[in-house]
Amino acid sequence: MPAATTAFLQGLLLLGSYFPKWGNAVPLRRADDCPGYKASNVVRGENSITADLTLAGAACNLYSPDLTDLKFLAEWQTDSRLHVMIFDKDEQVYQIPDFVVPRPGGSVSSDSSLLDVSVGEEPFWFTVTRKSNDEVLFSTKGSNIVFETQYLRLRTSLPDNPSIYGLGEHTDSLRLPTSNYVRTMWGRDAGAVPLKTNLYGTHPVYFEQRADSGLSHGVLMLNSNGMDVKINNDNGQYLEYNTIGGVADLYFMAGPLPFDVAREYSEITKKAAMMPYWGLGFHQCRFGYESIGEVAAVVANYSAAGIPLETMWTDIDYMDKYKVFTLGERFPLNEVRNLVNNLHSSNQHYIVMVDPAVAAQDYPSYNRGVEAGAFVKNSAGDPWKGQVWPGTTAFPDWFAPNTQGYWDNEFATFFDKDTGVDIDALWIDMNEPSSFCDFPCDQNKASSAASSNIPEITNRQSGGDKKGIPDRDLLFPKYEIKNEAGGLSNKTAQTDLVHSGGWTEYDTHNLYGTMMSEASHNSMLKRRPDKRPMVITRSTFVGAGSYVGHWLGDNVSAWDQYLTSIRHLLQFVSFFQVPMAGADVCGFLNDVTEDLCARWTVLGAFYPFYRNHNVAGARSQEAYRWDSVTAAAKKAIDLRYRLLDYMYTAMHRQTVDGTPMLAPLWMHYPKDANTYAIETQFFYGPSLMVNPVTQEGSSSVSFYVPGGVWYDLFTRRAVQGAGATITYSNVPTTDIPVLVHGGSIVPLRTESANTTRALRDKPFELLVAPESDGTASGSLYLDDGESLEQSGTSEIKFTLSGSTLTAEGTFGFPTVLQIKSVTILGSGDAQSFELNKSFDGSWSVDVGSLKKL
Ligand SMILES: *[C@@H]1O[C@H](CO)[C@@H](O)[C@H](O)[C@H]1NC(C)=O
Ligand SMILES: *[C@@H]1O[C@H](CO)[C@@H](O)[C@H](O)[C@H]1NC(C)=O
Ligand SMILES: *[C@@H]1O[C@H](CO)[C@@H](O)[C@H](O)[C@H]1NC(C)=O
Ligand SMILES: *[C@@H]1O[C@H](CO)[C@@H](O)[C@H](O)[C@H]1NC(C)=O
Ligand SMILES: CC(=O)N[C@H]1CO[C@H](CO)[C@@H](O)[C@@H]1O
Repeated sequence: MPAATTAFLQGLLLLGSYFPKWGNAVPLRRADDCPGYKASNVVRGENSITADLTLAGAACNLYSPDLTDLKFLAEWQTDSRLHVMIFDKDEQVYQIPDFVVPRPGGSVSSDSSLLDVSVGEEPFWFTVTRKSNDEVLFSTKGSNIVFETQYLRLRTSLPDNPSIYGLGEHTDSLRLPTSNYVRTMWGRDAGAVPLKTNLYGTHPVYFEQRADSGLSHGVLMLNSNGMDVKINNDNGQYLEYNTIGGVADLYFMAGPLPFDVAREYSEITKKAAMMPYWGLGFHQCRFGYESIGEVAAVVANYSAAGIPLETMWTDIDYMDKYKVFTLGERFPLNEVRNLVNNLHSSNQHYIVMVDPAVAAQDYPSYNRGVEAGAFVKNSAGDPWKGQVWPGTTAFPDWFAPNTQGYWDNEFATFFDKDTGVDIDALWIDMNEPSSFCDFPCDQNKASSAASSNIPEITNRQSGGDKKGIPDRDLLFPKYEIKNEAGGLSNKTAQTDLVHSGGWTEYDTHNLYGTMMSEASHNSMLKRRPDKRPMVITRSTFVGAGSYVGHWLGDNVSAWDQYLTSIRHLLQFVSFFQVPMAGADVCGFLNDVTEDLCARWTVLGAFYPFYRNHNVAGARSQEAYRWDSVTAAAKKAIDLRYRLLDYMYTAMHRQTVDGTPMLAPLWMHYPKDANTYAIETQFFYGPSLMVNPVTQEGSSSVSFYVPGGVWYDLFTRRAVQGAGATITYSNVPTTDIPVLVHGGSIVPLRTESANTTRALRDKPFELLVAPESDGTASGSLYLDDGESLEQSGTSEIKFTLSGSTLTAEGTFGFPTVLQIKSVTILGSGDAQSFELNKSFDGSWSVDVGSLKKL
């Protein structure tokens, strides 16, 4: 929600005079002149290579003292995953705790692996190659590794003009720039999601597509420290990690196809959390609904307009002066409970926001947090204070042993089903963590006066525990990452804070949102142990998708952001394993225009997470506010709901094996270099290609159609793909061109409904879009839509071969529904046939014998 809206507005006012003061401190020497390391005791075993590394010359001390003794480890973990680590011999340097990001492990013989590693001894380097074609995927040869207490540089050379994706969270081009590009990783409350800056989340993983071989691989640098990843070609093409701490903890995923890389990455992140069926419905939210009456009026107005509203949301407005776990006077408990009961009785849902920051005032939730020792403490042992919506606040310390219990209790009490606000799902925000203060935050005058002059030194750690080397400058490291907020501690928790257990904020800042996500997911689960929790967060790290979904932050009601939302979305769904993602439909900041809101409402129907959300003070933008947007919403939701089980199936698949439910074109066409930079079209599920209008004020769109047979989803006519651009004209604001890929079978509900509950009673039909050889296949997953443990599920595969249509699989989900009909697309008119098949077992029919409809 409301990111620093105020900061955004101030930003606009100050635009002329504001230049963030960042830039790398100029060191006395260049990293290229550093001595690097010399390898010794290189042992190549069946499953691993180990070596000792010692500094190969006089210390460089570029930004901090060089470490003299390191270790190298390469281990083949699976046939397609190689783990490479360079770490300090004493294992004092911070490593991400395993309880935050559990490591996948595994060990196989190098013989069975798709990848090989070679090591040079003096100077030390390593190279990862693909065995099948000797392609070099990653090589540090030619650039010495620099490993200091507060600076780590590791560079790989790359082929010219590489196709690299990921390294988020950002709003830059989907295929990343290859020169003069810096991607900074430092979670930040980034109102208006500007280009070329660090945003809320941190995902240091990239996918690389090689044009020559058509093969793909992925590389994760599992490091949570502040970092700049530089991609440049000033002296040959390279990608370079510059971190201000941590170790080089690299995972190489061999692919060889893009979807393989995604699935392999999901073995590291853990599989994404499955969302409830209703979570895929249409959501409405806004910052600035001033009373529960206004919220209820929105619900009523949606109903009156005949636009299916699945879930109503409330932003921080419901709180008493923005204090979490309180209700303000315009949101009295009985009226809130009435609204929620009414929503529930019409099979609709309710969600509110919770921020991590707890007002540092004498009120029960704060007092209980202090008592539990649940807040991040300053060096004097008192809760450290920042500035968030309610004013002075404390921040939960997710490392502290009692914080989960504290959070569980606040949730159990405030969100009690019978006496509290009975929410169905949860929204968490401001968890970078965001604070409105620049360093030093004057809420902490007393305690930070000293530390702003003398760097605070952390000595509470012992050696060998991977909690961080002592005696570092945790506030002003000499290597300055390009944090858009300026210094590391600006607009967030001070980086010299030490969490319970001894981990520093300096090392773990980027984990805060994900640790809150896990804790909040757990608290929701405790309230309702048998149902899938749905939690939508702002800040994320590697693995967050196994707990939460992500809305794409505080965007702007602007045409460019409608387009940006596609590539921003694909990062999360296709690369980072956070499938439940979507941008604020119609845009958050500023006033939206009617046309943009209509187009965005239609595009948003193809986001996994589909929510209209608006800032306080901007023009109202609920879908019913304009006739054209009402029409667009009705038509788009109708289509989305008819396709809901197709998407639910795709989401389920992603949660089982990591296959992304949305994908950029290149992932489907890795051998077609024309697709590498396409970022305004995407695959929705395995079979549908969505191609929105991209120009403001235009009703036509030209888009790329890869070679092969396609069909228009609406006209049901064949479209021959020629690896060229085609143009659709006269696309009204209620419409969006969608092509069905030849070779697909898409299950649909025969009609939509005004809630997903009612939708679940509608029968199915099949849309068959044959390949040129006449074959097609598709799948359908059915379950009860919300139980954590399902008592019976169905996973059905449909195939068409010749004139035989078959359904096979498992049929464990009990239902009286039928598949009423099948429609077969072809070069002429589509033909529909009566089917009337139940979901109680396999079947096979000769389409020629079916009754035509
Ligand atoms: C709901 O609709 C009524 C009637 O059109 C209108 O007066 C009112 O402002 C609307 N309220 C909201 C919150 O949309
Ligand atoms: C959905 O439609 C049914 C039947 O027309 C109606 O009773 C119900 O109130 C509607 N629900 C919503 C949420 O609009
Ligand atoms: C914090 O950011 C402001 C700009 O927003 C900058 O002027 C200031 O120098 C920064 N402070 C630190 C400690 O970097
Ligand atoms: C199939 O279902 C339709 C509608 O429910 C019904 O009219 C028709 O008789 C059924 N056909 C067969 C062969 O059962
Ligand atoms: C990614 C993107 O479109 N960012 C834009 C966000 O909004 C601001 C203000 O309108 C623009 O300056 C950014 O370019």
